[in-house]
Amino acid sequence: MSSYQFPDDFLWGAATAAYQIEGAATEDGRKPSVWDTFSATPGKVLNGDTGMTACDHYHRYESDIELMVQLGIKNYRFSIAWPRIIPDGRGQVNEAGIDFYKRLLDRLQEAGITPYATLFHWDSPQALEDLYGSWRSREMARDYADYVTAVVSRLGDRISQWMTINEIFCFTHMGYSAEEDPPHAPGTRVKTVKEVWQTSHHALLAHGLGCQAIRAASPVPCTVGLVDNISVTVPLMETPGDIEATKKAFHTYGTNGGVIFPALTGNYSPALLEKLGSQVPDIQPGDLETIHQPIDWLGFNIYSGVYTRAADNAEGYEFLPLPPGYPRLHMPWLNIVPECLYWGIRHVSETLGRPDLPIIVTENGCAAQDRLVDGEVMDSDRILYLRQHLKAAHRAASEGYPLKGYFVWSLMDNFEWAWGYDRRFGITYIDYATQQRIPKASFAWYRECLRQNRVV
Ligand code: PNW
Repeated sequence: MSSYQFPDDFLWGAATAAYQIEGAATEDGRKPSVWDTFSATPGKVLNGDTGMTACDHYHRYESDIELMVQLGIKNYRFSIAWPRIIPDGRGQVNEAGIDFYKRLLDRLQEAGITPYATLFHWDSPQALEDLYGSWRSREMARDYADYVTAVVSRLGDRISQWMTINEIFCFTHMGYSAEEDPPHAPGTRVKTVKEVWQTSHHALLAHGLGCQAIRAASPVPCTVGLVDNISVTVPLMETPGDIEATKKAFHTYGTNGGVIFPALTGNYSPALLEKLGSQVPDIQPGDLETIHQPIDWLGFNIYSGVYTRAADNAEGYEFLPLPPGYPRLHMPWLNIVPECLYWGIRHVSETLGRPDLPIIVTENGCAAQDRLVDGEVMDSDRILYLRQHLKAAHRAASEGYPLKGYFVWSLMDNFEWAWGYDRRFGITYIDYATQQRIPKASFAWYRECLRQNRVV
């Protein structure tokens, strides 16, 4: 009788990232990241918000773990802040920074929650930006690998699920391209498309060297995943023609050809190389081998998709612009296209020659215009969004695609990058004036889903 039931070993979790929740930006030896500098620059972040205090998680991690226990999750994805661990980006390790994560991990273990750690979620040390332009330089990949070794050799007895880098395409293109609005830190507008792709090429190298560093430094058997925000093409109709068109489009659209293709196949997608032409980044001998490291699973951050259909043109497909009034949540790009979760998983699984590679949805969720009324946040819009996406995820699992888990973004409202605290993605409401945590209606709904192991 049960409907939308997930397999018994399905992983339910929630996700966060260091700069978005920790605060304590100058404590215990931490030095600035590019986001500290960027958000301190007038006009860069909405309302002048910064991550100086954020959710004050650095001091409230124990009660935040209580919140996770209340929610019932057994898996927690968070990120480790490079500028806490190696404040100057390279060189001296700050043991006080390591100690914070030891405290966090010990408490998680007591609570029976498995940690999934992202080693880099966009907070590049400002010192390396000043020294050589951070991701514009190949040196960044080497320094990243040294940082990874420092972390994994010290925390590897407490964590065995690692993710190298969050959303390579997103942070490099939003951080360096003149076409992105609003820009992300460091906000350097490079002159050519090639220079933008060069930064993401360096991040891919960092991913590859990072994989090697994790495996070399880990004192216990561990798994390594790459987290990518794949760009999902969704067939307008589920006909063979439209499905074929979405597959073709998937090779070049957005991030795909430039991140998961090289990471999983050892080559940028041929269609992307052709599209970039003279703007292909410089690729040195051996780079593609370095980037193409064995990984144990793929993490997908999926929020939306683009409707696609077969067309009588040179490409064989066309993307469909959405009409005004199309349902959207509280970000300009948050169009509600729930099938993206199913098609993202299916396309990757069928396109990259790795049909069995486990997939975990490492982020899915939405910003909504939450209102606290009589002590409650009735976010039925978020429940609608999450329910539809989980049903699509369930479809992928039930058709045999290797979907192993789902992490909601996010455990709590937090610093939403260039949008500051104005955009709320949490299933827990944060009253920033008091730092009070107030579980929203979606929190209770999600708790019921994982309690019953199905979409409720
Ligand atoms: C992700 N888009 O970023 C990040 O991993 C999170 O840190 C962030 O808070 C979350 O999604 C919500 O934005 C994205 O333009 C940034 O489609 C931009 C896009 C998608 C994801």
